[in-house]
Amino acid sequence: MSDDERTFVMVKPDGVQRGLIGEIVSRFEDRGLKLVGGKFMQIDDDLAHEHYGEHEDKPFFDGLVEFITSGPVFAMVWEGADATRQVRSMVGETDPAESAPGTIRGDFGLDLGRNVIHASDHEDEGANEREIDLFFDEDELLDYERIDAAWLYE
Ligand code: D4T
Repeated sequence: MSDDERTFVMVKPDGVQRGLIGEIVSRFEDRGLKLVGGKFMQIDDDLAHEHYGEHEDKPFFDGLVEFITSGPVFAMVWEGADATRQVRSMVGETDPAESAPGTIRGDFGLDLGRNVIHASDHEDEGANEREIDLFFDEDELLDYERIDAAWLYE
């Protein structure tokens, strides 16, 4: 078991405006994941097009770009065993209406176009590396041990 998988996560503009950064960070910390990168920033048009390039032909694309560039986001990299799958299960389904209570979107979202958080897709193999590279330089990702690491892993 590898405990050093890294996954890209971002609180979207709606989550920032609604004061949910702390709540969301707490959930990942409490789970035992380790924060190795964090950046409070505003996404520009170019970055939005790169990040959401796969949706370029979809009818919701223009609205998605407008929304994601509309205010600050909090981009993060979390590390831990099976981190991508663990985080996706905590985030819920793309549509908050289909997300179970207890998940972030199931607890804080109502609408598909305002789903609070982004997390890399665990079914898209290159997604993590691509998104981490897009948002962070290598020297912005920090290497350290959580003091409770020995109690988090067998
Ligand atoms: P993100 O990428 O934001 O974490 O969401 P998901 O990985 O869960 O879902 P996605 O890539 O399929 O969708 C990206 C983004 O587009 C919005 N969206 C999606 C929308 O506004 N209308 C739609 O019909 C769909 C499918 C929500 C998430």
